[in-house]
Amino acid sequence: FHEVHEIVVQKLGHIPIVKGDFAHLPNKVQRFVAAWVQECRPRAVYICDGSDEEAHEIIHKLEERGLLHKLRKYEECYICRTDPADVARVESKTFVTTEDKYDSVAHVREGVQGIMGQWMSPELMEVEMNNRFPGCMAGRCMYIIPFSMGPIGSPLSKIGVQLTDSNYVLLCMRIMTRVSPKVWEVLGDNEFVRCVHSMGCPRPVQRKVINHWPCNPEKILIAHFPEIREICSYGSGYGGNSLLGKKCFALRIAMNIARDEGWLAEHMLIMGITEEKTGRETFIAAAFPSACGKTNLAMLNPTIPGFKVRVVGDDIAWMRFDENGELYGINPEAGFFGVAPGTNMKTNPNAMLTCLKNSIFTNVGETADGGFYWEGLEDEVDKNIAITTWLGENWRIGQPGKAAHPNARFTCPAGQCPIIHPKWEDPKGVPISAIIFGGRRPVGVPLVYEAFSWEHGVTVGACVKSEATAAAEHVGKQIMHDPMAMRPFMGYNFGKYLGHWLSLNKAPHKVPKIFHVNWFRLNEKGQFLWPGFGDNIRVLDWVIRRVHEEESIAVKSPIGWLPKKGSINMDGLGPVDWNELFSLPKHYWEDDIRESRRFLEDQANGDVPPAIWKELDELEKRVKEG
Ligand code: GTP
Ligand code: SPV
Ligand code: MN
Repeated sequence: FHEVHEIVVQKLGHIPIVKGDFAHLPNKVQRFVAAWVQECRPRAVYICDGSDEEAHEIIHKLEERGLLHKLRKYEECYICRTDPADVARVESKTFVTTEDKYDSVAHVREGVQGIMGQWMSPELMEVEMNNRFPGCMAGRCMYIIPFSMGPIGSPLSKIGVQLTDSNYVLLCMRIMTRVSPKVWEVLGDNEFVRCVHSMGCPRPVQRKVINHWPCNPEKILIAHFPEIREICSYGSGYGGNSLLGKKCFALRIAMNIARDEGWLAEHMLIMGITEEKTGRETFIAAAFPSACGKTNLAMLNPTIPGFKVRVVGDDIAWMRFDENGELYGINPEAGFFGVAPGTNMKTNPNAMLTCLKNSIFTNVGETADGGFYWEGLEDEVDKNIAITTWLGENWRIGQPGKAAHPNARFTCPAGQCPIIHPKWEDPKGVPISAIIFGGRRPVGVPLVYEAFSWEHGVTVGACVKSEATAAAEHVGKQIMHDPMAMRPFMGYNFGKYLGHWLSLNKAPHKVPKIFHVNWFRLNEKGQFLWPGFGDNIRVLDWVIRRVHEEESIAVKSPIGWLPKKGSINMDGLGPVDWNELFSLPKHYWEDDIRESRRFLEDQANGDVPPAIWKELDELEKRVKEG
C-alpha cells in the first residue's frame, strides 16, 4: 500500500495540485487519477469539493473568459452558447467495448446495420483512444469530481469519479449529480465508476475555437467499458456526451450492474399522483424517447381538479424489488437537464419556476433585458424586445429563423421544483405501481392502452417507435424504433436485456401493470388530436383506476385493454374525437406488427427471448381476427 502510494505521489509530482489534498483521496482514486494525468498531461489538477465558493470561483472564471453570461433578470442564472457544431448527443460515435462482441450487442441479421448500440473491439478502441487522449489536456486544468448517483450513502446509490478539462461540465455536474467530499468517505476503498472526459482541445489549440467553447466535433468518441466500469468521452461538451453521470453511467453502465444484481436502470421519469378525495397516492414510471415528453409529464399541472402531482425524477429511474416483492424506484440524478423550447408557463409552469435561479441555459436566446428566450415563450415576453439568438444574431419575435436551438436545454437543481416530491431523496425510493411506454406516433396508435400481462407489456416496450427528435444527430421526421426508449442508451446485448426484463416476473415480485400512451396522434389536417400537457392527467386518472383494479372502465381490443367510451374524464375539454383517438386501423396494425417483427429479427434475431415471439404471434392473430 505504502509503496503504491509513494509512486502515485511521485508521478503527480511535477504537476501542481491547485486545490485539494491528493494524499487523502482513496487509494484506488489516486491510482486512477495518476494514470490519467500521465495520459492527458494537464497543466494542473484541481480536486473539487462541491462547495458554493468553488462554484463562484469557476463561474467567475467562465464569465471572464466569455463562456458564461449572467442573466440579470434572475438569481444566479447563466447563459452559455456552445460551438454550433456541438449541440446534441452523437450516437454514431458512441461505443461499448467488451472482450466478447455479443456481450455488448445482439446478433444482427447478416448484412444488417445494428442500431441497438455499437460495439468496438478492445484492440481497435485502444487505437482510437491512443489517437485522442495522450496529451489531450495540455495547457488545461484537470478537475477531479467525486459524485454520487442517488442520495449519498443510500444502498441504491452508486459512486463515480469524473475527470474533466471543462469547467462548464464541472458546473453542470454539480447540478445534475451530488458532488461532495462526503463521497470520498462513503467510497473508502470500494470500486467506483471511472469517468474520463476531455473536450479534446489541448493548448496550443489547433482548431478555431468558436464561442469560447473548445471542442473537437470531428473526433468525438464516447467509449464505455462495462467490464471495468469505465467511461471515456472525448471531443464534446454537450450533456449526454459529457455529463458522464447521466446517460453513460446511469443508463449504459448501470444497466450492466442492474442485470448482474437483478434490478432495472431505465430512461424513465418517476411521478406521484395523489387523489385528493381519498389521499391515495400512486407512483408511475414512464419511458418516452428523448424529447418526447418525460419532463413535461413528470411535472404536469393538472387541468382537472382532485389531483396533486409531484415529481421524483424526469429522465432516469433505478428500480428494484424489495424483500416483499414491491418495486421501488429512485431518481439517481440531482437536477433536470430539460428541453427548453416548448417549455412555458402554460405547458410546464413547474419547470419554469424551477429554473429561475441557480440554473444554466445552453443554446437559448437572450432578451435585451437579460432574460432567456426560446420558441414557445412568444406570449410571455414583450413582443418587441430585442433578442440575441443562440447563434449571436439580432432577432425579434415574428422574424424568420429561431432564437434557440431545438435541443437548447436548461440545467437546474431538482430540489428547487415547486412540486418536488418530499420523498425524492428517500434512500428506499418510492413504490412503482405502473410503467408507461410511449412515443411520437402521428398515426394509428391510440391515446392509451394497457397490456394484458407483463410479457405482453415487455413486448409493447420492445416495439416502441417514435418520430426522430433534435436530441441526437438524426434528421427529418423519420419514425425510428426505440425499444423501451433505450435505443441510444443500450449498454449490453439488447436481446439479453429483453430477457432480463422478462426474468423479473417471478415470485415474490409483484410486477406493475404496463401501459402505452401516445400524445402525438394527428388528424388529417396534421393537428394534434389530443391537447396533451396538463390534460394528460385525464389519461393518468384512467391508468390509476386500472392500477387499482377498476374493471368496468376497460374494453378488450386486439392490442390490449382500451378505455371504455366515456371512461376518460373529458370535462371542460373542447371537442375531442374519441373514435379517431382510439381507432385501430387494421391494415396499419398488420403492417406495424410485421415491421416490428422484422425489426426484432434484424436487430437481435437469435437473442430475442421466445416469450416475445409468442406475444407477437398472439398479437398478430388477435389483430387478424379482430
Ligand atoms: P429528454 O430530456 O430529451 O429525455 O426529453 P423529455 O422526454 O423529457 O421531453 P420533454 O418533456 O422535454 O418534451 C420535449 C418536447 O415535447 C417539448 O418541446 C414539449 O413541448 C413537447 N411535449 C411534451 N409533452 C407534450 C404533450 O403532451 N403534447 C405535445 N403535443 N407535445 C408535448
Ligand atoms: C436525452 O437525449 O434523452 C436527454 C438529454 O435527456 S441527454 O442528457 O443529452 O441525453
Ligand atoms: Mn432523456
